[in-house]
Amino acid sequence: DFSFTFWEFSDPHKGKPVALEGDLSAEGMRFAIVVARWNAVITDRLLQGSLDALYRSGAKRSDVEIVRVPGAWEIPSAARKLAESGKFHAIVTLGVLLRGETAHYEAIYNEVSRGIGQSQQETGIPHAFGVLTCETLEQALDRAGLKAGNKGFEAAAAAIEMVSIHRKIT
Ligand code: DLZ
Repeated sequence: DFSFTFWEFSDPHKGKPVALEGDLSAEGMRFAIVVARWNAVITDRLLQGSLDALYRSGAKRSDVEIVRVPGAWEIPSAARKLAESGKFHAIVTLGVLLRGETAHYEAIYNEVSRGIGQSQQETGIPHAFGVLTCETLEQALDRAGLKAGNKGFEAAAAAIEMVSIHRKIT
């Protein structure tokens, strides 16, 4: 029987690994959602997914602030300002970059992801990454509530989990 894995043999916790994990309760947490207006047909759906995740996890309506920015390019600076305000436990970023219509697609995407990541590192506030990069509109729709779930929901769930993890790491 080879069902034992190397992990089990080498496990210092004798089969009971101690893992720190976040909860999915958003009670008492405050969130800012930065959502791009560009490709709003899709980003509105991502926003609905994020709100669904936050509210159904116990966040109060009054503890969620939505900030609309023109396009994905503007997300990092708004996210940074919100993170620095000290008013929020986490930031959720939502946008859609469509390769077909975006000149210098890679350059924009790289800068947006770098900026959001940098804001997260430098402020210490979790930033969930919900900026989709898609080849086609159909692919984007699939990720905004059709075939491939709703990435806005997933991003908000990740934000809740990270706030919980940050609270547990003492
Ligand atoms: C200009 C532009 C283009 C071509 N494509 C997109 C896109 O696919 N997704 C998106 O969120 N924003 C796009 N934008 C707008 C830029 O993000 C930005 O808002 C403008 O260049 C103004 O700074």
